[in-house]
Amino acid sequence: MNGTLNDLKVTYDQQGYFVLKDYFNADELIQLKQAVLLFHENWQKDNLYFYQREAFNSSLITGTQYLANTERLQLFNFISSPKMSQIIEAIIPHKPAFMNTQLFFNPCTKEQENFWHRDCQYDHDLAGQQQAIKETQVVHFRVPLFDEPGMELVPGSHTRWDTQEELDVRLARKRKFSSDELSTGKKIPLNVGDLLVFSADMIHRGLYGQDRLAFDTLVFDSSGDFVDYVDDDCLPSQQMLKQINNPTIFENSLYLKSLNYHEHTC
Ligand SMILES: O=C(O)CCC(=O)C(=O)O
Repeated sequence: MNGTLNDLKVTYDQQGYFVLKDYFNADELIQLKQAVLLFHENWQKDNLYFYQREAFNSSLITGTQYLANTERLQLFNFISSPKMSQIIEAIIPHKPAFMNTQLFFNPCTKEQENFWHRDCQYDHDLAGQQQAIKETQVVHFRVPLFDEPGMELVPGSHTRWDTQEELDVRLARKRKFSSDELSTGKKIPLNVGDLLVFSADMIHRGLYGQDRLAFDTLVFDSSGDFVDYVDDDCLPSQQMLKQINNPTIFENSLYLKSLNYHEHTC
């Protein structure tokens, strides 16, 4: 890794993203890849119509619906491996908490277009989005399992509002489409072994093509109001926690959930 962990935090805070090229070796990805491929196969069978019509991602990969505990444990141990943990803790120093996992793949239909967005736009109106980018943000840790075109990001947009061009394209208004080119976009091709870290609230889009299958772990600072997005079924059981090398990010989510539970019941 070039530079210190502190440099990475500075880059992330300024740009909203960074890539670590060749960060993982093949051995470190074997179990992750096996578990993800099995999930993807089971998920596709169960969601055939949705997959064939429009899907480009799935989520809840660590849940119990499509994987047995053996594979779930492999995923938990990858997510909390020393290499992942040191980056997660560098970027989110205050009690990082596990939110969810997602898989990004190519849509079945070649004509299906990608689209610029901020993740917060699905929960907030424009005023709410302007507020959201001033507050603590969810961070994606993306691990591509095959070489892929990667992502296109607007550097610095995690803390600033859209230009007129960006807003018109992102909202697909004034004769623009959300898949139009943006003059401020930066393409980030990814290869197996890379780790891409980016803010969920920056302006971004996936780039479809090659054999894209990327595993994203979403993590948030415990001070952020995101615990309602954590699905109980995607967290390790007490028994599994004992078999995870460094369970802190899962324990942080379980702790937040327990506070939430008491708030709602007391
Ligand atoms: O890779 C993609 O298709 C889009 C990724 C994305 O929008 C996200 O991770 O929030």
